[in-house]
Amino acid sequence: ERRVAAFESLTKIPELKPVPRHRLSDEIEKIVQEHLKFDLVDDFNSNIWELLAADGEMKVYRRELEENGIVLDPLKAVHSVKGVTGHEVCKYFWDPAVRMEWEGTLDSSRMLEALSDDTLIFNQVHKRVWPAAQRDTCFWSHIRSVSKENKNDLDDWIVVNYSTTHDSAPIKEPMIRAWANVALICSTIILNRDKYADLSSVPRENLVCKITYVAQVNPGGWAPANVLRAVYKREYPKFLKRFTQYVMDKTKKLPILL
Ligand code: 16C
Repeated sequence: ERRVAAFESLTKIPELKPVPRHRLSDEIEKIVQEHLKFDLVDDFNSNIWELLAADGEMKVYRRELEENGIVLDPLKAVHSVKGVTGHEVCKYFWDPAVRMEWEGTLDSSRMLEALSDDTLIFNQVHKRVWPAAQRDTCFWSHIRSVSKENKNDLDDWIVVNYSTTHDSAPIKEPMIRAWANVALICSTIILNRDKYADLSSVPRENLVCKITYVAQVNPGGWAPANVLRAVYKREYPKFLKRFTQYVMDKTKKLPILL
């Protein structure tokens, strides 16, 4: 049963503790620190970002950027979701067992290697968008908690998906390899925090998860700019709505993952 399998897999993900070093440790550290430093800067009033879509608390922004005729538009979105923690949102984003339940842009997702308890490598094939060639991606996916200065606050959580190469994922023409640098950063606010001595007794209605999602994608080869921008405009808001709703539905009856 898929539902049961998904939940069990989440309970099996070990809680974050220092993991042994591996061949990508240094790169991961650098990329994660860059995301933590730049993504949370509130620069929406600076004329850098253009609002692409808005729906309730969700706002999706992009910056038009082209290099040699290839669309590289950086994307940044913020959302605020009630009833879930950042830990929960990040775990469901990271967990391969549930990916196909919320990801609507994939034909397939294959885990190639577990580098450590917090880092996996994937090869994913995206749905083909006419008239462009089909794209795949190969990326490491890393999850971690980031402790706050104030010990009464819940940790922030981050997942980074960053393109890499892997011997088990050679590029197979006519497939084109797209390049991605994606981060999901979550911060949890607890309303009426002082009413609850024990954090695990906080009701879900008192939780607010602030989400920042950034994506830099290079389609890896020619794709018509107007089609690409139309796909992004449709797919990123759809993903954010669908994925956050998925996490709310999945966690509703479960104990809070702090
Ligand atoms: O972050 C998301 N998902 C993560 C887990 O899967 C992971 C995914 C990274 C996405 C990398 C995008 C690679 C796109 C390839 C370029 C497409 C060229 C198409 C040519 C068009 C003329 O971090 C959620 C990502 C959700 C939004 C992705 C938007 C990209 C659309 C991909 C094309 C599929 C369209 C499907 C139409 C139904």
